[in-house]
Amino acid sequence: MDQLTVLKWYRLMFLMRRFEEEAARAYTERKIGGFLHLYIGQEAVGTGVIEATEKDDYVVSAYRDHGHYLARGGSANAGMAELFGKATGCSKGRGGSMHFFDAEKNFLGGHGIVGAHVPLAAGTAFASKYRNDKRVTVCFLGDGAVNIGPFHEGMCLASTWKLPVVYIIENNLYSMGTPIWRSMGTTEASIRALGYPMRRKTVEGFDVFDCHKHAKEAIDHARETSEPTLLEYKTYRYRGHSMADPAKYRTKQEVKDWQNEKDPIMVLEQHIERDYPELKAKLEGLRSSVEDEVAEAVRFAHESPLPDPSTVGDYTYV
Ligand SMILES: Cc1ncc(C[n+]2csc(CCOP(=O)(O)OP(=O)(O)O)c2C)c(N)n1
Ligand SMILES: [Mg+2]
Repeated sequence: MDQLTVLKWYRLMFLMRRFEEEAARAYTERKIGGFLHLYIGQEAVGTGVIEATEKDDYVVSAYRDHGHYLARGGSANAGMAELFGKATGCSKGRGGSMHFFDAEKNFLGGHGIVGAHVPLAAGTAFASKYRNDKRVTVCFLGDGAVNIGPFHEGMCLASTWKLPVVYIIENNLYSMGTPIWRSMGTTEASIRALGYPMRRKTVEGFDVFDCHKHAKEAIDHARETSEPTLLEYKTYRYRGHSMADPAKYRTKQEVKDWQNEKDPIMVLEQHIERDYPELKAKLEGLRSSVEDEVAEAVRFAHESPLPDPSTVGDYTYV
């Protein structure tokens, strides 16, 4: 990997993390309302996967979407303002945490209903195939989503019509408080693809280089052959399901063990130490520029106006 890319990925992963740590703080200060689901711990997946897409490709996410939005090139200012419910937010303050959108970046949400976006991604992939525009759709979902009807509708459409879509399961081992082994009898969510004529793979989601390699392979394959893949990354979230979750279903030690052994930012730092020692001196400067960017985003969100009540009917189908 070239050095600029390594630095870009490091900066992005650090931005995802610091953006959300500051969002969590703002939430406890009651500057953010509604739900707030944090992506912290899963940064290598969003970075590696989205960095393997082209600008024209579509990216569709579920409600744990802040990291995906930032990886897609969404601005920290517009993201933070969205969390604060401000008119300058990426969804004009109407969506909040679960509904980040950026049409210009082909970032098509941010969806709160578990699994409901899976057939939507089949829809954009169908459009691409119909137009023969060579775009690929990448759709993120949680391990919990594989047990719900629309997931199977999406797999059925994608495999039957051979659609250029890569479904990314971020298997963080829990759906809210339910561990995957309890709902599936296995920890491998991608076995759900066995009922469909499609490719599937389960890989580790802690090393951004590996994450990128597997995603690139699946995305290239979709672009060349118009065939779908179900690609599962094993990952882990450090925070509760949402800010409202005290996470009593797991021990503090379990979380610490993942952080100590597989933290994606730490893993990347170890990589840099080993393979790119000349870059080490640049990391401090990157971290400090991220601190400035996040502080500016919080200031921007705080000072931005709320949506004008007279516009309440805008962007609404009636
Ligand atoms: C159809 C539907 N059922 C239930 C919920 C409530 N709910 C929100 S998140 C969630 C768990 C999903 O877990 P997973 O897919 O593993 O994603 P993660 O939160 O781990 O990223 C549930 C049950 C919902 N939003 N939609
Ligand atoms: Mg999960």
